[in-house]
Amino acid sequence: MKFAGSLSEADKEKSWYEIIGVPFDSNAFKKGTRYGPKAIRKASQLLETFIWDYKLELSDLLYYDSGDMILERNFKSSVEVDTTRRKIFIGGDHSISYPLVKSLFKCDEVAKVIVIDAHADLRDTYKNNKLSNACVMRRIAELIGFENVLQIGVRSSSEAEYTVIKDKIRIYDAAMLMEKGVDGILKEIGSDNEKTYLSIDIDALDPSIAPGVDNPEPCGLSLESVISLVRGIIKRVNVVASDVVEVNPKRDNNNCITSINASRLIFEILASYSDNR
Ligand SMILES: [Mn+2]
Repeated sequence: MKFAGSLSEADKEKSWYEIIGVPFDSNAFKKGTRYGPKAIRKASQLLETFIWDYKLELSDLLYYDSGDMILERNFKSSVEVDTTRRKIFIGGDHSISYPLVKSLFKCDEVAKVIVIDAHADLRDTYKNNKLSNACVMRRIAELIGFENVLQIGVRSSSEAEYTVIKDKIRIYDAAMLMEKGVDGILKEIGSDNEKTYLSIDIDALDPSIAPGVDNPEPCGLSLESVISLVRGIIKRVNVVASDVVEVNPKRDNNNCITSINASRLIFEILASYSDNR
């Protein structure tokens, strides 16, 4: 099953954007995010592809769901990401962002990363695994420079991670988001032409609207806030690729609300890409 509104295989050369599933959970302590791409594609069929806010029919945007990319357990061989089309990757646990960013960074296709996440993910190692999803932003920051990482929505870290955050990482935590509002934060982020990778961990949302995650953190963001953030960031910043990660269908409720909300965010990324082409 392809993501809702995808071009058919016969028409794929016409596409401007590409959706790629990454069914991978080897670096997550709990398992199940490998089923994320399938569940999100299925949930996307439940939503109307006419995006009311834009008065836009999504399938007019010319994007192609090219299926799944299989990653090796320890990312030993480098991942090839072609740069012909702007990408949206569907995870998978959050660790997938590292090889994807690395591949794009190596060919100068990414210089900065913005991450929307409940967690700092800045541990040096977790359960003896340096590639753990709990370490993903640490690995990315070491690769591209701590000053090139921006975190939004964080409300959970260890004490050691906090030391890294407060000294090295630019952050708008969940409380700052409440205080300044999305518009206030977007104004501070400003415009940026540098090539940026936008990573969205679905657990940034409040667990009441995204229960299907391994590590739920209360007092999270509303879907409306994350949609406004995505819209505002893609308007101001040169987002060349993005991902939506950490949906675990095994932990979701019966009406698949986490996958539905992840689909809605992917719709928003597509509409925002198109609005700022
Ligand atoms: Mn997280």
